Formats: sequence, C-alpha cells, structure tokens
Amino acid sequence: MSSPQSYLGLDSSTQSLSAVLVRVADGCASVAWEHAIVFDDALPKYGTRHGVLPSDDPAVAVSPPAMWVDALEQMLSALAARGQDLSTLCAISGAAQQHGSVYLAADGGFSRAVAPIWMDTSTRDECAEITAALGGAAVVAARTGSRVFERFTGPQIRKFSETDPHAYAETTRVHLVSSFLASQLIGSDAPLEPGDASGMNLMDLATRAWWPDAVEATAPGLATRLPLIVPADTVIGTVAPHWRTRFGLPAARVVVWTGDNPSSLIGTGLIEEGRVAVSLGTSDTIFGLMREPRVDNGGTGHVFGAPTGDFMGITVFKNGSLARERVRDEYGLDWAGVSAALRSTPPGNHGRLMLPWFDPEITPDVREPGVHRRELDPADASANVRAVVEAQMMAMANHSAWMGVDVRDIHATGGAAVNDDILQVMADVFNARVRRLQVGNSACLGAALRAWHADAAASGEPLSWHDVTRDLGQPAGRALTPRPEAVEIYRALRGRYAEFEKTARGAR
Ligand code: ADP
Ligand code: XUL
Repeated sequence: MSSPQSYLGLDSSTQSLSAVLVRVADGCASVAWEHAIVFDDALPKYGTRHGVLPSDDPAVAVSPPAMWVDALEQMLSALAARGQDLSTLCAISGAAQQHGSVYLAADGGFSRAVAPIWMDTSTRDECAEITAALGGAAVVAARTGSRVFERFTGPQIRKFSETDPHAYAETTRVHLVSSFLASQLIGSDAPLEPGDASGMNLMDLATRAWWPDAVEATAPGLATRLPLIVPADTVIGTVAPHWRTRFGLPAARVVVWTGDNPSSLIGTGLIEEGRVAVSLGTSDTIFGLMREPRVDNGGTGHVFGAPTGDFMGITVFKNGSLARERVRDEYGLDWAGVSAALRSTPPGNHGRLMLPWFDPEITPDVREPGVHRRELDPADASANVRAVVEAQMMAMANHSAWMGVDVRDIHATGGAAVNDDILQVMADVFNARVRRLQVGNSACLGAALRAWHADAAASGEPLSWHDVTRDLGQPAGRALTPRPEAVEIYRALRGRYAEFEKTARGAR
C-alpha cells in the first residue's frame, strides 16, 4: 500500500473562491474536502455585488484584486483549520476567471486598484484599433484563436495605457487573475500557461509564445510587462514560507494556474475529441477538446490552449446565471418556483420567445442591453421563466455549431447544473443526453487533477490524463434524455430564434 497523497484545487471565479481537496490512496481518487468563500458575503468591506464593483455604466465591470487575496488567505486558513494532517498535501494548482488583468508596480503593490474582468465591454474602440493594426479580424483570429473581443486582456491593457498613462508607466507587471493568485501562493512572480494566455489576443496559438506584432499593437512597452508562458504541466514553485509559517502548510509544489474553462475541460473529463461540456455558471459556456485548432469564421467562438497540450473550442455567453436570477427575482420565485414554472409550461412555450440580454451580450455581440419579447406577456411568470431558459439553450446550440461536434452527450457543470428542469430543456434543444459530473465545481476539480498530473510527472512517475480523470472527472447519476416530441419542436424553433436575434440586432 502506498501512502495517501492529496492535491488542492482552487477556483477564483467571478462570485467566489472555492476549493476541492482530492485524496489519492492506492491509485483511487476521492474528494476529501470542499469549501467556498462567497466574496459579497465573506468580504463585505469591498462592496461588491456578485463579486463586481457597482458601476453606473453597464459596459464597465471591475473587481478589487485585494479582495481575491483576502479570500485566498481565508481559504488557506480554513484548510489549516480542518485540523487534519496536512503533510499529505503534495501539490496545489488553481483556476481563475479568464481575461481579467491585475496591474502591479515595481514594489509589488497595485498600480491600479481595480482589475477589469471578463464582464467588461468598454473597449470597443481599442478592439477596432488593434484589429486594424494587425490586418483585420480574420488575421487576428487565425493567429490568436479569437478575433479581438472587448473583455480580452489586450484591449483592456490598451485602454488602461491610454486613459491612465502615468499609472501604466508605473506598472511593471500585468498579470491575469490566474498568474496573480499563483504569485501570491509561491511568493514570487508566476508565469502563465497557454490556456489562459490565449484569452488575451496576444499569444500566437501555433507557437504558444507572445505574438510580437500583437504585443506591439496593443500598448507601448508591453513586452517587458507580460509574464512568461510555460507549458501547462509546469511546477512553478512551492507554497511560500509566509503561508507555511502562518498556517502550518507543507512546502507543497505549486503547478501553474490556468483559466476556469481550460481547467473545467479536465474537471469534466473531456480529454478526447467529440464530446462537449456545458457550464452553467456566472457565464454559460460550451466547450470541447480539439486536436487541431479550427478557428470560428463567424467570429463568436474562441480557440484556447488546453491543459493536455491540445486545444479547446469554446463559446461564451454573458447572460447566464445572473439572467436566470433576474427572471427568478422579477417574479418573486425561488429555484423550486423556477423548476415548477418549467414543469408547468410546454416545450416551445407556444412559440413565445425572449432575447435575454439583461446585460451586454458576448454571443451574439450585443452592446446595448435590452430584453426583447415576442408574443410573450411580461406579466406571465411561468412563460417568462421558460422563455429565458429556452433562449439560453437555443442560443448555445446555434452559436456553437462552428465547433463541428455532433453533440450526442453533454457533460453539465456549474451552479445551475443542479437543476434537472433546466437540464431537461438542454437535452431537448440539443437532442443529446445530459449528464452531471460527480463534483459540481469542475474548474476547481480540474485544478486539483492538474496538480496531481503535474506532480506525478515531476516525481518521475507520470500518469496519463485518463488515469487522473478516471475516478472523479466522469459523469455520474441519472442522465436527462431528449424527448422526441420536444426535439421536433425545437428543431423548428431554433431557426425562428436565430431570425429573431438577427432582426433585433439589425434594429439597433
Ligand atoms: P461561478 O461561475 O461564479 O463559479 P457557479 O458555477 O458557482 O458560478 O454558479 C453559481 C450560480 O448557480 C448562482 O449564481 C445561481 O444563479 C446558480 N444556481 C444555484 N442553484 C441553482 C438552482 N437550483 N437552479 C438554477 N441555478 C442555480
Ligand atoms: C471565458 C469567459 C468566462 C470567464 C468566467 O472566455 O469570459 O467564461 O472565464 O469566469
């Protein structure tokens, strides 16, 4: 019998920091501990709502990076307070919301008190300027995996360098949320890996190195301010002495952090091509592994690096959980009420449609928020609940076609994946079997499994991705199966939904 080992995965998302501790004994992995720190509740002094600072401008979304550090401290304190032997902890890795940028000065302090995050859409001009400088959207998409998007880090850095050149001049390092928090953990400057770095419009997907033209087109002197990019399995250090002294943690290896979506790819067990996962978190995302990068010609999807060294295709929707919550709250319901409304209304909603753009939308590109209804009475609570969920699922099915996957099986994850009635709509719209993962937070689990995989390699006993995802990274429990009569209804309705989307956007 080999001695047990444990691996910690962290996920700093929009609304919370969560942790999963995976215990490996005799080759079998199990979850030893899960914990979450919700920013609004645990750290009220920062005044965030859903993890974001209030703003009068719907295009602006920033968060205080100091809050993320405080949450990390609370998490490590909670880990230590478990009172169990921490000496089995071999490695830690993490995931974080993608695209957000943290600006540090030479003394390690913040040169900008806030970090623009993935929900920010205030960089339209910067996107146009960078696109023009690099020869057009198709050129940028082919090189970096995505056309230039408002929330991507490049245009955000450009905006900061232009609106506050003095503070930008003081900035010596621009981190992503992932590399910023990894730096806190190891007590020195952490690198990035290709998964999160491909969310910046600055990395050359083919070489997995910074693309000099993009770096130059984005902001003056940016090259020296960017972290290194290292392979996704790199051990970047050990838990810093500061944390060891404070909380009695061992000198566990720290593996380079990644973005929440690349991490979820591992946490949902998508280590082969041909399957997709849907994450219903603050953002809704649909993604799958790709051996070769197939870039989206329609300009809505992205190709990121995958932790396996391959690629992943992904389409991202901003109006995810918070849009579902808006409808829930508007009609004074709780989640049980949302489920009851879904059960009391028929698939297809008698043709009543909603475009749920409560906030500016990423997919499709909608800058001015606004909810549109067709044949839908705003006073009809149940019909509106069904309309928002059907809209989200039809948009997801329509806009992910570019990934070229014949979707038969969906691995569902994220906070709303606990809801069977929402997953039934997903199964019917996609005509696919939907299964939940054993561990709800797949980004967090993915981080723990990545830590295990990299630690095994660093110890000279490498494991395959299949080995580390076998026990925990697989769906479990009852599958939601598509109902043939509902599938027929959505086949027709998806076209009408696409046309409604087009008309509404054209009318702007
Ligand atoms: P994040 O992207 O921040 O990691 P999560 O994946 O943790 O978010 O999802 C959090 C969201 O899950 C909440 O905002 C909430 O809207 C949603 N949620 C929680 N329980 C339910 C439920 N029973 N039905 C639908 N949505 C739910
Ligand atoms: C991905 C994206 C979101 C964030 C959410 O491109 O913008 O999924 O990563 O945390």
